[in-house]
Amino acid sequence: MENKQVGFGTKAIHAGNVKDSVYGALSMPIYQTSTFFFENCEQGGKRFAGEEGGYIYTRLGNPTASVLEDKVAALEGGEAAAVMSSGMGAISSVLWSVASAGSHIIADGTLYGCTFALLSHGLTRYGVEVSFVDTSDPAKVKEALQENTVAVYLETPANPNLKIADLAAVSEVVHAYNPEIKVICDNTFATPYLQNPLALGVDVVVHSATKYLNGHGDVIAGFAVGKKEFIDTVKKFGIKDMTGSVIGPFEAFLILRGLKTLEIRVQRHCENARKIAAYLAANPKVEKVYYPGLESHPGHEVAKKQMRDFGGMLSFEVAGGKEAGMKLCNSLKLCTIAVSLGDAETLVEHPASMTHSTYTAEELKEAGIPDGLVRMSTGLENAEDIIADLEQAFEQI
Ligand code: LCS
Repeated sequence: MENKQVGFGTKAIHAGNVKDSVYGALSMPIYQTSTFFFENCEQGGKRFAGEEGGYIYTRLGNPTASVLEDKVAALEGGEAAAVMSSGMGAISSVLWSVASAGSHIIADGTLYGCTFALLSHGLTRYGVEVSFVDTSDPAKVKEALQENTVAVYLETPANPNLKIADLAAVSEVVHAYNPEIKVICDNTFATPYLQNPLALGVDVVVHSATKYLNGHGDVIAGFAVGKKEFIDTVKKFGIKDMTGSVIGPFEAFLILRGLKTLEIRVQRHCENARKIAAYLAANPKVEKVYYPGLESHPGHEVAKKQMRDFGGMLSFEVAGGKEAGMKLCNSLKLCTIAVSLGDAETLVEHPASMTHSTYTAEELKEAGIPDGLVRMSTGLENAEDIIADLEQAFEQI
């Protein structure tokens, strides 16, 4: 695609595409192959030495995955992207590429449960020091910086309480201290349609593509996006040698298909979440709603500044605590009790016992994740139907 000034929806459909000169296929074919033949041994040697382009072996690259990587790099405004077989694969491939024994990472305490586990008792087993600080306050990040700090890791909006960090402010304090430190942002909840962390000073964006990017609840995948030099390290060391987190060509194809509708899907998710958040905020049986689009949300102003809209995720506490929250979920008929998010179906879950069960009770409290919190990934159904389902479920408690 020649014109870089085109809109997001156009980019999602056209960026990175390569013309199939053999058969003229409109959609990118699935190159379902583990390996690629060489014309002769010399050619194989040159490819391994990086002296000649072309594919070798799918763990090192695959045409279907390459088109997807170029597209996601374009959507995030990054030089390059690496696609991986899960969001956790992406996060660990990135962290293994920046950290080694003796290095220090700063992370927010509010993260997806397995990311928190990786940082709190995964990397620390191998001599990496991790400090958990409140990244919604750039001064706290500044205080925690050390000579051996290699990365600052955050999610915004964060899973599951939609906590917001000011990406420009955090990047500024970190890079003023040491421009080599990588500021890493998990952009899963926002998607590149709503937020572009790289444009705000962040060095590396990671994604669970399992969620909105694919959008159809049928793929596990992840991405890292950033400067080409760093992404090359993630590919040649993080993935190739450390995690082996390689996407299958079929999964890459499904994400390419999902991305074609990312813009219109996210618009609908945002519209539905806004209506549901307003309904919940006005409901006397609800104690508190966590949605960055509400003025009552502590991160509202920052979210307004750095996001195009407020996303499709929200959480809430039901009056009566955990028991009432569970009863509500169990009474829903249209909405489904399931983890994951960003799918066409509205999903509800209980973070303390599900996605965030990797936290101790004390850690949950510190991270601002109440025991009674219910998380909702608003789907693409009609908002009135989701609200009617909530209404009948509230009548049961
Ligand atoms: N980052 C965020 C913000 C996530 O929410 C998840 C998964 C991951 C990374 C990991 O991605 P995966 O390896 O699963 O592709 N979040 C989930 C959740 O909230 N429910 O189920 C999975």
